[in-house]
Amino acid sequence: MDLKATFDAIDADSDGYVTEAEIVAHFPQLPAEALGAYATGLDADGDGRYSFEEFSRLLG
Ligand SMILES: [Ca+2]
Ligand SMILES: [Ca+2]
Repeated sequence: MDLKATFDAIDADSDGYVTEAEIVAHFPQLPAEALGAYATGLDADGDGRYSFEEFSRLLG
């Protein structure tokens, strides 16, 4: 699977960052607890959104 293509698919507004809201919209079946677990420590620069680099760590 092409990780960048997945990232772009989740990045609904194509601003180059994935937010939790965009993740929830893309994976409506994903439990909030699972998202919280993923998000813990993932947002390396603490700006409240995930760059492709941060996202790569999530799925890579
Ligand atoms: Ca976005
Ligand atoms: Ca970030």
